[in-house]
Amino acid sequence: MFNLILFGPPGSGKGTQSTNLIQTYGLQHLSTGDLLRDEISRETNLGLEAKKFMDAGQLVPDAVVIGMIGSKLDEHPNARGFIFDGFPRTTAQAEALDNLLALKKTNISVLLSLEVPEEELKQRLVLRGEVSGRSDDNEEVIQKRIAEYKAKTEPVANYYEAQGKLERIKGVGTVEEIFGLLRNQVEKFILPQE
Ligand code: B4P
Repeated sequence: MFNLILFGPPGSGKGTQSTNLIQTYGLQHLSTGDLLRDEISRETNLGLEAKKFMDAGQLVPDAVVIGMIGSKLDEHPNARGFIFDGFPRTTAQAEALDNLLALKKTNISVLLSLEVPEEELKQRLVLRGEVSGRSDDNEEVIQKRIAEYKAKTEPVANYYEAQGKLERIKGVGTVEEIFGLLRNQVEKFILPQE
């Protein structure tokens, strides 16, 4: 199995690039942001709870997110591999993911980290906020999300660097240019699906 973590700050293009990668390599997409927004739109208890954290620019508690990922992994026992998009976002989530994958006799192959300067992130998210209707895409919340990323999520890159699995990717340029850089890394492990 090929298991990829697509990593980076809010607005770095994880969701955008995941779409391309899934189509090209036939991987299963697991985006905790999408899963949480789905819970919110269905007004489940989990969604209502998560919305409070997301609208404040904070991370949703680890236990909630880890539980969600565990059940999603079980839904796809025959997947060629997974793209983890926006997960793990804390070291506790990374440890939990390693344990879940070990139970399935597999592990993370590589973490690709999209590197984008802060000013560019803010511009992209403000722009997205104008069309997305996402309540967390406004300037005040964006600033908090970036601060939360620096404090709690950046250490996840060090966690996988210690395992020799971190690759830094320049995340500025056209979507196609960045996809090309990601492909070069992915194809060290797997080829496009026929
Ligand atoms: P996410 O849904 O993961 O979203 P994101 O960080 O905002 O964005 P992403 O990096 O995917 O950017 P995108 O491609 O869309 O998280 C939302 C919230 O959910 C978090 O703040 C947190 O509260 C909660 N959450 C999620 N996972 C969690 C977890 N594991 N633990 C705890 N809490 C969790 O790109 C952004 C914009 O840039 C788009 O408009 C796109 O069109 C544009 N763009 C992309 N590539 C570009 C390029 N090359 N050039 C110019 N613009 C580009």
